[in-house]
Amino acid sequence: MGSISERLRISKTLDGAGSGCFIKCTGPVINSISPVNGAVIGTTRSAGKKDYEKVTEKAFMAFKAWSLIPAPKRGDIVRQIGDAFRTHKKDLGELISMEVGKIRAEGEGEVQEMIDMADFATGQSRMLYGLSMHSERPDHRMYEQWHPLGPVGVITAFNFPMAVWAWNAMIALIAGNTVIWNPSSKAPLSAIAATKIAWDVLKRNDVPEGVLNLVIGSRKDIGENLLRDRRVPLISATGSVEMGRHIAKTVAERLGRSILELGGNNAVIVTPKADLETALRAILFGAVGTAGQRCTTTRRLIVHKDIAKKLTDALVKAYRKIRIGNPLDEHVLMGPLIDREAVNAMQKALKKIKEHKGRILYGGKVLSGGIYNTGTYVTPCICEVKHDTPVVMEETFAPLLYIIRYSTIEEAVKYHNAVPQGLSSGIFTNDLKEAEFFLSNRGSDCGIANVNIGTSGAEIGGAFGGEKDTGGGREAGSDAWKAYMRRQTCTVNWSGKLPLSQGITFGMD
Ligand code: UN1
Repeated sequence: MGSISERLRISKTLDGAGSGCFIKCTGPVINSISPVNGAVIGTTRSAGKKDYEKVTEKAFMAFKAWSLIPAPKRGDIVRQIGDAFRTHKKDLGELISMEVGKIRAEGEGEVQEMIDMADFATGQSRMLYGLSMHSERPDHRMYEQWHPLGPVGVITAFNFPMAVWAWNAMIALIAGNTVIWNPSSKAPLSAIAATKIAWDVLKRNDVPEGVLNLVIGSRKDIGENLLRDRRVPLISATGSVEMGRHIAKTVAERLGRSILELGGNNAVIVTPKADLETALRAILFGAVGTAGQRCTTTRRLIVHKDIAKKLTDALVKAYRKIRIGNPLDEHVLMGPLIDREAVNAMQKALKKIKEHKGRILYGGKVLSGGIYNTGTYVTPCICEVKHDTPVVMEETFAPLLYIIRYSTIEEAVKYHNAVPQGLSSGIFTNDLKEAEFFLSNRGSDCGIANVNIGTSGAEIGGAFGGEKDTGGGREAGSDAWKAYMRRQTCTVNWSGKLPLSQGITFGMD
């Protein structure tokens, strides 16, 4: 860690809050214990309530100045932030690996996602388009325009400790908003390192402090303040369904807006018309990538009964070959889970599976000895279950793949849609009818539906998010930017008369 932490300037005890530079924090100290080797890789003093107040006031004050800068100029500053992430891609990627256990390729992939977001937002800064409509009244012009909203609260989870902030922050910035980031207390160092790099760029451009703000602190204290704060018109949050329900209620209470990206319970359907080799590779990446800790992780494999044995055998064979260990070792495909709590949750789920007569086909063991003594390493697990086993309805954030057999495509889609969550989905088939059925309104009920692509690894260019218990929010690409701005419908009367809409006459003579 020595040299990356020096290069990223996170080697000393850090303060976890600030608006352009760090303020002396008064909250409890967080020791960042790497799930990779159990070492303390950093120490952060978290924010107390007073620190939250200082930071949020700055974000509120800076909003005016930032929103007055023309959008394409804001876009240019975001472009520079993206370039700074490019320069530090390797170090940032390595820090992600050490802090949350992702393999190097995925750590760097996450930084690439931030860079892509900055590029996307730069282009979008010149495309904050509003529609113009034909007025029903003569010599009237009607159109809509989009204005900045205010400080945006961004709450992120440990599993994408930088990218999910970037999805929100890069768009919020070009929209003219300031950002208050409350990251997961399980990944404070990633948040600090990314924020510092962005602050340097803002400083170089003489942007006043308060545009990008960080408040590391518990959900209970800091997060709760953010949810109830009327100065913050929008909260964008990623996390569990339980957390999302609380956020939705609390923010709605003050009639604030929220964007929610909550749990997934993503499935892949594999039909007899599929190219099994492609399906196998996609399922492996989807189920084992990030050690099963993506919102988009493939958790269910709904496979036709005639090919179930062949595909399952091939999967078990491939699982056996997966190298588990230090995520920075280039041969390793799966690192540790984030902490022992996550390992326990996986063990609990396995217990429930056995109670419901599920069959463990491979894995599910907690590893020990050498680097494994952290208690955070497991073997990824495949088990065969009935589609409606209670534990299958839940999102267990671990590499746990449920195999479910089906007979007809209608039945496959029925099983697919039978869970409360609706984030990502995929079908593997070369049959046009099956693919189109899956994409039709009778098909997948998820926010993301893919053909011959797995459930994880969505590109930033599309709007990201899902339906049902996933919360309905959309972040990143397409027109998700609209949620970060306020829409105004404008009608200009240049007729010199006052015709009323709906043909109403309101006679005064
Ligand atoms: C998440 O797990 O919260 O589609 C985000 C993917 C990534 C993002 C996942 N681009 O898997």
